[in-house]
Amino acid sequence: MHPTTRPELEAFWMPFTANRQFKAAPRIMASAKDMHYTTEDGRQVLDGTAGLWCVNAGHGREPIANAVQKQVMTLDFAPTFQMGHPGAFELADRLIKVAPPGFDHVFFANSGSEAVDSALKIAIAYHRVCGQGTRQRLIGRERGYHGVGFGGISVGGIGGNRKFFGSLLTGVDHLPHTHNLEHNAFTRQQPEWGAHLADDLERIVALHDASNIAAVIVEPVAGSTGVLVPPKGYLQKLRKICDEHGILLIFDEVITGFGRLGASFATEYFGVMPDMMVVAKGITNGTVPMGAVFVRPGIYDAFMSGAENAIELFHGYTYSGHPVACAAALATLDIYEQESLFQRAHELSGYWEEAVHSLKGLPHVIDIRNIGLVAGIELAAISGKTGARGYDCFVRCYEKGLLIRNTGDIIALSPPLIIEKHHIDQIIEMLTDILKELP
Ligand code: PXG
Ligand code: PLP
Repeated sequence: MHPTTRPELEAFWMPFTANRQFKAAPRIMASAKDMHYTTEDGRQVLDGTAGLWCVNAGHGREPIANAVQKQVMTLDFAPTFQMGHPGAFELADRLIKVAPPGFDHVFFANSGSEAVDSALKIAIAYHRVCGQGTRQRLIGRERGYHGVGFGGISVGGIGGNRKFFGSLLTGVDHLPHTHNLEHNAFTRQQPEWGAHLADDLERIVALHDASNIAAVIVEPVAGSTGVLVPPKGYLQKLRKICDEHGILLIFDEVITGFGRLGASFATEYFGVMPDMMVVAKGITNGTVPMGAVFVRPGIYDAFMSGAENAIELFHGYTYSGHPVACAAALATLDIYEQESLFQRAHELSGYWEEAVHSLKGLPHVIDIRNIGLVAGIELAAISGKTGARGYDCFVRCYEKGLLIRNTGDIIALSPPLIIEKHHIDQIIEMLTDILKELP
C-alpha cells in the first residue's frame, strides 16, 4: 500500500490520476512564468506540453492577468440567459474574425467537454428544426477523444474512458482510427497512406442510412490518443461523403485550435471546412476555463424560425460566456495577434520537426510523428506492462526538469508557441539522455 505522508493531499480526488501513487510521491507546481514551471521544492521544469495543451502564449502573461482582474472588479458575473454583458458579444464577434471565413455564430461553454456536448446537441436539434428529426445518430472515431461528458465518451473511441460508464448514448457508431505503424512509421507531417480509411463512412451510411445520421465528429489531428496526423486527403474525403449524405461534419479543435499547427485552426491548415468547430483550452490561454462551438451559416438561422418570443435552443450553462472568461479570451487573442504566435509556430515547425526526428534510432523509439508544434514519440511497450515505459519516461523527465505528456507508451510534446530554439534543443537533450537510460 502507499503510505500517506501528506494528509493535506488526501481530500482532492484527482482527475485522470493514479491517486495513491501520486499522493505517495507528489509532483506539485507552485508557480509558472513563460516557458517554465517552478515546483514546490523550487526546481524549474521546462513546459514541453503547454500545461495540458492549453497555455499557447506561455505562462503568467500580464495582459491576461490585468484583464481578468479588471473584469472581476467591473462586472464579476452577469447571466447570459435572457440578458447579456458586453464581453460575450465582443468575444463572439472577435472569434468569428479570427476563425477561417465561413463561420457566423458562436455558442459558449466552459470546457472542451461541454463544448463537445453542445455541438452534438446542436447537430441533432438542427436536423429536427429542419424537419429531419430522424437524423439522430452520431459517428465518432476509434481512439477519438472528445472530453468526458456522456456525449463525448459515447462518440469518443478510447476504451478505458468508456468501459466503466454503462451503455452511454445509443445510436453511435465509429470510424476506424488512422494509426498504422507498418505503413506510416516516422512520417513527417501527413502520411501518404490511409485516406481510404475515410471510405468506411460509406459503409456506416449504408448500414444505418443517411436519413438516420446527424453528424460525424473527429479531431483533425487526434491529440490525446497520441498525436495521430490525418493521412493526406483523408479529411477531404470525410467532407465529401458528409456533403453527399447531408451529414454535418464537426471538427473538434480543442487541441488543434489557436495556433497549435502553425495556422489559426486545423480547418485553415488542412483547407477543409467543417459545419461546426469545437474549441477550448487555448481560447483563454488556459487561464480561465472556457469552450466554444462555431457554426456555419444556416445552422443558427435554421433555429430562428418559430415565434419571436420562443427560446430557440433549450441548452446553455450558468457560465456560458462568463465575463471573466471572455475578458481572458479577448486579452489572449490580443497576445496571439500582437506576437503573431500562429505565424511563429509555423516558422518554428521546421526546426521542431528536425529536432524531434533526431530522436530516431534511440532505444525503444518505434515511431515519431509531427505537425506544427506537436510531436508524438511512440515507445515500444514493455511486454505485459503497456504504459509502464511511457510513465517511467514522464517521471524521469519531470525529475530532470522537463514536462512531457504520456498516453500509454506514447510521449506527446506540444510546447507553448513562445518557445525559443534553445528550449527545443533542451527538450531534445533531456529526452535523449532519458531514452538512453530508460530500462
Ligand atoms: N476534445 C478534445 C480534442 C480534447 O483534446 C477535450 C475535447 C475535452 O476538453 P476539457 O476541457 O473538457 O478537458 C479535449 C481535452 C492529454 C489530455 O493528456 C488531453 C485533454 C485533456 C486532458 C488531458 O492528452 N484534451
Ligand atoms: N444542478 C443544479 C441543481 C442546478 O441548479 C444547475 C444550474 O442551475 C446545474 C446543475 C447546472 O449547472 P451549470 O449551469 O453550471 O452547468
